[in-house]
Amino acid sequence: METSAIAISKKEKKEEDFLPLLGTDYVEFYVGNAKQAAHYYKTAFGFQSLAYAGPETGLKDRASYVIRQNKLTFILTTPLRKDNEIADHINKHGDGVKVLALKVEDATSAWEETTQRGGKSYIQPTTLKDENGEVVMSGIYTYGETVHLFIERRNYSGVFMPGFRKWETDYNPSETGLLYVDHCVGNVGWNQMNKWVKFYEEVMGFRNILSFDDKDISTEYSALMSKVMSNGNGYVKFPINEPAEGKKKSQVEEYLEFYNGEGCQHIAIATNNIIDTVTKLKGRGVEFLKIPASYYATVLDRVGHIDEDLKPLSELGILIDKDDEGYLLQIFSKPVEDRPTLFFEIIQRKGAQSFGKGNFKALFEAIEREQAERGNL
Ligand code: TYF
Ligand code: FE
Repeated sequence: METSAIAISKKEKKEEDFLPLLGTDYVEFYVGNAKQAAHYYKTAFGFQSLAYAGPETGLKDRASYVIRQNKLTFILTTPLRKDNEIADHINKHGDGVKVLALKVEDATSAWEETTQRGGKSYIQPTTLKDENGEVVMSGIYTYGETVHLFIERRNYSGVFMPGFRKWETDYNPSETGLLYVDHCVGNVGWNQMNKWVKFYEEVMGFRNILSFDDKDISTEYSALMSKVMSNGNGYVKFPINEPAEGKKKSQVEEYLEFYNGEGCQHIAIATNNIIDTVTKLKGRGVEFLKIPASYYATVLDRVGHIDEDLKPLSELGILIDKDDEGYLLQIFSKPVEDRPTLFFEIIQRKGAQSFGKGNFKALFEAIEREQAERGNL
């Protein structure tokens, strides 16, 4: 009897751990001009030059710049020719997120476990080698043309990955305190949210930890529904938004129209000092949504005591929310392209593990003012 109980608990453990994730490895953007995009992320956000691949390293069809700040790694990739998968991607979507790469201990098992559960393969397990060691990579599709790569770094000691060389430059703007990816949000089509919730549950072993319906999110302002998916250890969180019928055009609909389909809507980046980080980002030209002064007249009645002075928070437009475990501070950039597609969130968690539901009204009204200015409301 004992043995079968142990056998069952082992099986359960194996079931819940079929895709152990160590966190986000990197985010890759397909862009129209990677040289300029890398310069923007270095100058405005304080990323450091890390690695490069392109014609000089033997690639004929693309150039990629790898930049890093603490545990946050971005790759900016651009096509060099027109008959090219990257060129097709930017022709359809504009600049956007192609790859959300996840760190794993076993990229072969990650691919086998997920494709066996119905995940559509993007790349079979592939071993990349150079004199600094090996990296194994595999991947599956998620919403739209976005993919998840599984990255297994076998004590790789090179600068980034086989195929990349160190990016040497004298231009190294200082950092802004960005630390790591807190969560990445996907916008999906009408009535598609539950399909993608099921995908993250069944194919990737994630759980739905929070849900927001149109009643939470729509009254006067544009409507959407959202479900937050988390992996077992909580290192990887993917909220999924779908548009909902409202009085006005949903911000999710506007995204879907300009992105020509489903894709990554925002990447939330953690900081330990949001006042300092946002002050630096603003000083370097990053634009954030504006929050009316009236928000700050009542916010402390809602959230209670906070360690920070309200004055700098209100001057910068930083939002505050709380839950049972603590509070959080967050702010949202304007879209970082001419299309109203991808934007960034900067977040400082002080205990709270939620997503700022108490700020949705103020946030969505701010987004709507921008939508209206674009003539898309
Ligand atoms: O990630 C979240 O859930 C929060 C709130 O269009 C949010 O950042 C949700 C939808 C949206 C913008 C922010
Ligand atoms: Fe967010």
